[in-house]
Amino acid sequence: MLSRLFTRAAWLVVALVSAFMVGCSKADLQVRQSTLDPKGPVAKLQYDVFMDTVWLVLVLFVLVGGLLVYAVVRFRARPGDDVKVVTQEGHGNPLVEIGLITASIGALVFIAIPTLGAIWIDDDVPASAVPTSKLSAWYPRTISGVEQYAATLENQVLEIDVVGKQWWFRFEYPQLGLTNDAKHSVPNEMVIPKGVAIHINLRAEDVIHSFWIPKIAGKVDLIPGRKNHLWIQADEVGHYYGQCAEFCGDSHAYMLFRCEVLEPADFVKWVASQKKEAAPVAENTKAAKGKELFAAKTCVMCHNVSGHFGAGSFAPDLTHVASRKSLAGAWLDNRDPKAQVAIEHTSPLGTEASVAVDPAVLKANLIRWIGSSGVATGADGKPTKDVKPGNRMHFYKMFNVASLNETHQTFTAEELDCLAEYLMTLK
Ligand code: HEC
Ligand SMILES: [Cu+2]
Repeated sequence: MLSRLFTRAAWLVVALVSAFMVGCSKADLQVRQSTLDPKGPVAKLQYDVFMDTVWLVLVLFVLVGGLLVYAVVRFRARPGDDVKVVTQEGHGNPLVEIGLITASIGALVFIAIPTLGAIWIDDDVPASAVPTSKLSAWYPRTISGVEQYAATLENQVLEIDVVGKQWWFRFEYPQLGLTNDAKHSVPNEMVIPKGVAIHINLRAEDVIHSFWIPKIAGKVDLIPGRKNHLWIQADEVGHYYGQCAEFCGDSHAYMLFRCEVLEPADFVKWVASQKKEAAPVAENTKAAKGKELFAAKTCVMCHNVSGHFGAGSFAPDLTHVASRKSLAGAWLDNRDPKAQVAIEHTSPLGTEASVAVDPAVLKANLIRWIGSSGVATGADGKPTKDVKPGNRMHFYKMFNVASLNETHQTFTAEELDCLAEYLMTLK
């Protein structure tokens, strides 16, 4: 009877363990936000500390668990034993006690050394982050208009200011002139060159957020009124997934960002493209109508479009919105979903960089985002639902200001179409 119970329990354990083991393939460790698939020195360092701890704890687990199982089996009550008699407990062998204390201290020291070392290295932005040898590769003089950036950056570490807002990230490159003040900030997608260390300044404009790109580095908090920093480096070109890692309100879970790692030459081209102003819109087109609506529907109050409008600095800069692969805190993906799936099934996810923006998907996302005011009504006659709950674009509806609802938040299908057509010209 008892042995049959044991056999069943053993089978149950085997079944459970195999069920868990199914998840343990190399491909599963490469998922988009995996700290077990480091792609830069900072993430690798953190991974190493983690693994040191895992191995030590595994040894302890086997040792303690093994002794426990041994004691349970070896000293179990047998038929005829007087189970009411409890053996006298007491202090035993001083050698064992002192040994255990020493071993515990040893284990702590074993973990402390790599941990403290890693904290030290993580905090210290390498001074010579841009080796002079790399500078020429980094800023090929053949690309026009680049000389001035190369000159500014000589012997400096590339700095990026990251600003956390409810619920999106803004990236500024002060040395390259890409700042919010200069009307050239970069929302949602941080672009960096491959293979060099980068100094990241972390700031918050409202509440606490946290910066984390699991495969590259993190996580460090962005705290209002406090200057935090970290450094990062990515060693492989790719499209990486970042995430706010500190609860910051309604749409925290939708506060993502992307990190696009480019070859240095492509990075330089990207910088040049970001400095361009929006091109004129052809007259008598839907886009031209959309541009008018952009002013009429108060979008200009919060958004900047360099070359067309220059007022808003509160919300994401839209000058290059159509060139970005994601929208609204990187929550909406503008790339062809089929191409993404195809890549996931053929090669490691790092190569996602090659999946481009799909115009049809981008347009659908723009319409979905702008139309999701909760005041406009959808096809079913019910108020449309917010893509991001409580977001700061559609928050007027909470105050229910009738005049604002009418002018700013109600759109006909045609108006949405024109607005989207206009925004699609902003590459
Ligand atoms: C009250 C200020 C405000 C007004 C007015 C406003 N927006 Fe926004 N908009 C925001 C904020 C804030 C976000 C970021 C929301 C988020 O991601 O959580 C945003 C995001 C967006 C985005 C996504 C940008 C990106 O890169 O992720 C688009 C597109 C956009 N707005 C278009 C419009 C249009 C078109 C109008 C006019 C109909 C408009 N906005 C009016 C504040 C505003
Ligand atoms: Cu958050």
